[in-house]
Amino acid sequence: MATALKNLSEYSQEKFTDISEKAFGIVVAEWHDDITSVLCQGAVDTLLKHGAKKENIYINTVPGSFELTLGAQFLALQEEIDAVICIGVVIKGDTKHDDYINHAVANGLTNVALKFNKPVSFGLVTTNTLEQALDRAGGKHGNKGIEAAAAAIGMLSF
Ligand code: DLZ
Repeated sequence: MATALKNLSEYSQEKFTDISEKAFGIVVAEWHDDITSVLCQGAVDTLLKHGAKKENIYINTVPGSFELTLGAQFLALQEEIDAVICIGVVIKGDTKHDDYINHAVANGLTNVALKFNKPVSFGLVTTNTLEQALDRAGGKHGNKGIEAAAAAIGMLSF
């Protein structure tokens, strides 16, 4: 639990659910795949570390981050999938493509989560530079894939 919430722990269960029988779908964008693969590995390692079984982790790729939403929906509508983790990297360029993609994905994934009543986590790294993205894929700012997997586990424990 986040540090600031620890003082409220008397009100909460503070217990992660057993995920050994839970199934996870991971959707990974192929754009910047040298980085998304590291984020995906972080997510997989986190699920395994918390007790998920390798055979219950389903990894699918989509061409780019814009397609994460439909990929998430394809997985979420499968009854056996308990949570979906979405991974992508969008780096700012000369145009406003990043803005359009990022907002579409944020809104799209929110809609999928609410429509299917399942955790859908947002492992989208949105940065101004390649270096900032690398910093968030096993660099000085951690690995956002780990955080996305942790969020999915956290929501399954709600
Ligand atoms: C077109 C595009 C651009 C310019 N940049 C990125 C990016 O930084 N990260 C990413 O994941 N995808 C990018 N794409 C591809 C779009 O997400 C999408 O795949 C295409 O527009 C086709 O729908």
